[in-house]
Amino acid sequence: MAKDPVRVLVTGAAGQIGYALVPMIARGVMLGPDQPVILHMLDIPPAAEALNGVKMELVDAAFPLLKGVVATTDVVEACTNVNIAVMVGGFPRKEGMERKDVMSKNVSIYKSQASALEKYAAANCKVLVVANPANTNALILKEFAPSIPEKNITCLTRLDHNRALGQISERVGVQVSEVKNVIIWGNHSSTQYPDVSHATVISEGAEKAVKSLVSDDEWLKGEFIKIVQQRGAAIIKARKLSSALSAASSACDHIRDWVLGTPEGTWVSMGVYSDGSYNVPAGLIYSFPVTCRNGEWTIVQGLEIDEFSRKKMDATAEELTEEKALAYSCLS
Ligand code: NAX
Repeated sequence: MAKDPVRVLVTGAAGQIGYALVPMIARGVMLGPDQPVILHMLDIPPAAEALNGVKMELVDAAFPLLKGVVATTDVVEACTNVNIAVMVGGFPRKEGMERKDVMSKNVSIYKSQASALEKYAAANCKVLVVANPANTNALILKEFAPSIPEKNITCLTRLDHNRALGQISERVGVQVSEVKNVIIWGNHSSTQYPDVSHATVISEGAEKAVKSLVSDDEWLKGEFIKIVQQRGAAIIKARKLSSALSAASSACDHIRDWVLGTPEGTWVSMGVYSDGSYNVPAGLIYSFPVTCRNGEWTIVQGLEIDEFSRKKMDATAEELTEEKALAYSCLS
């Protein structure tokens, strides 16, 4: 029997990530090849015409799984009955703007969109925040949508996770699908800590530690971390535009694994509400290694943390604590 369609909201849908993301969702990349979807696309009035153009292209692409498209600048219409919300819309930092001004714009966007989701989204709606500052936008959304369970509000660090897998696969000379269990700890920013202490590669049928295969601690603790942290800037330099296809693809990975589950023995990185695991301050949205089953994520417990990792994990937590304080100061 055909499944009922799932309603997926994409905010900022007229932007460049939106343009890459909506066809992936309509093709089943996010929720599977047998899951019909209805797309809800939200953008702001200046982008209304462009948004309508995206809707026209979705119609023209004749996606068999796409059972409807709502393209709107009305946040209530956009949020009504959605099961999944991918929050890509936000206010970008423009030249000469202070950090606090950008934060203040995003706090007010996420506060009002949180209220709309709280009132109008389907029960148990799952939320993924992509727009920067992603962790703190997600935290604000959580604060202003108190009836949405905190476990349902997450932010995207899967792109960073996938970037780390890609770098290891290139360095070791194996397929990316043979690398697993890297970790992104902390903030989706340049203080994030890409950690390969527990990562492995399938090589000649056996699982081997990335550390021993790479056998260059200096590279793993230095250049590797920097490359992953700075990858977004490198893409901007090369493309004159920020990452879009990889961000869209990673957003699909994030939701797919959350809804359909992570493969046995594999974890992924998600920005989730900290419960104090690994001595990360509770009350931050912090990226952890998680496994997913039955639509719920669980932080992987018991991983050994050495002194080097501890320092990096604390530094990114500190940045998030500062961001949180800045965001709250914008509310008063
Ligand atoms: P674009 O500027 O191309 O698109 C953003 C879209 O959001 C625009 O169409 C804009 O009109 C819309 N928008 C602005 N305010 C809105 C509001 N209040 N409600 C609904 N829509 C609104 O940016 P794009 O390259 O698509 O990037 C989108 C966001 O993703 C940015 O904040 C960016 O920094 C962030 N990123 C996050 C990543 C992550 O891994 N977490 C990686 C990629 C990306 O940099």
